[in-house]
Amino acid sequence: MKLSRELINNLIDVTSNSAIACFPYIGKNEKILADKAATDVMRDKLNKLNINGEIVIGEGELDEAPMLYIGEKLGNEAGPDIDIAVDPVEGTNFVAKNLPGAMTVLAVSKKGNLFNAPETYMEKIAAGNHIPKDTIDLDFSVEKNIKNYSRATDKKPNEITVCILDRPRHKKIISELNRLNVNIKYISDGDISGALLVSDKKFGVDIFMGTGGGPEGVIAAAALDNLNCKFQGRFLFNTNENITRAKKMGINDLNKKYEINEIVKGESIFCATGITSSELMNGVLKKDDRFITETIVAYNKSTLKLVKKEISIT
Ligand code: VTB
Repeated sequence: MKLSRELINNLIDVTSNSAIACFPYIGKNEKILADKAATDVMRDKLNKLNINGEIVIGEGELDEAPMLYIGEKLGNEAGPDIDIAVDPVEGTNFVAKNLPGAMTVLAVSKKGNLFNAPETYMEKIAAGNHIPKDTIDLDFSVEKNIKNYSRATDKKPNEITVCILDRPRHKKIISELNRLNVNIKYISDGDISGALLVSDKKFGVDIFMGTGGGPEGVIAAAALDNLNCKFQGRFLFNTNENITRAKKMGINDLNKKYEINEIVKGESIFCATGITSSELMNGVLKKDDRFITETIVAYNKSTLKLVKKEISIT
């Protein structure tokens, strides 16, 4: 079975409508309402598709979240068996404050091919498709990664830009990058977008590194795999609760470094619609009787596509 063109178009429709559902909440300081609006629409739209889908990455587990929980079945069962990873609002702070970078995201694969990520942190490293395999690695020091990248690309450290979440936990990495004279692009949230910035030279980011959400790591890996980029991730289990949950999910080696093809196997589709604008795409725009959306789509080992859509206001 191939993931069909029809499915891709339907998924673009799903994320576009979810992003539109957030539109009334942009800049309204209502994170929870924005998330609920996007989630409700996403769920409703996915349920109408000809798929036999199951959420493997969602808004938590059944007891924590009423919607799009891990294990929830979606679709009318008249289609392929697929795994679905969703992040109805990546960057709820951005929507709340009307800041750039909020988007509604999903990734799908055939059943069993997307890693069921626990709700823990993940150490991540990503780079573009222009460097040889083994240039960067989670097990290398910051210095070794930069030196290797510098050698592979013929760029001096001061011509290299690393994107990283601005968090106190990254103090050591950041001081190393400063010592090496590497440029830093700090992001306040939204590390799926951060990781995606390595996919095209026009975004000016060479390497993405640091620790962010595990579920976001899996979704980013699906996109980067389709774009032939490099990605590795390692979950961090730092509470007893996390460890118990990991074991329940079948993860025995808690320190395992995952290669991109262990996180996403075979074919997948990634799509993300802008709620507010970013380097990747424009946010939802209201014009007369229509909404205009922009969605980035990655599938079939190709480049990132930008799809514009006009949806009538009903
Ligand atoms: C990231 C980012 C999210 O959480 O995963 C980050 O992609 C990690 O968590 O947009 P901390 O905020 O605890 O560092 C977000 O920023 C918010 O979910």
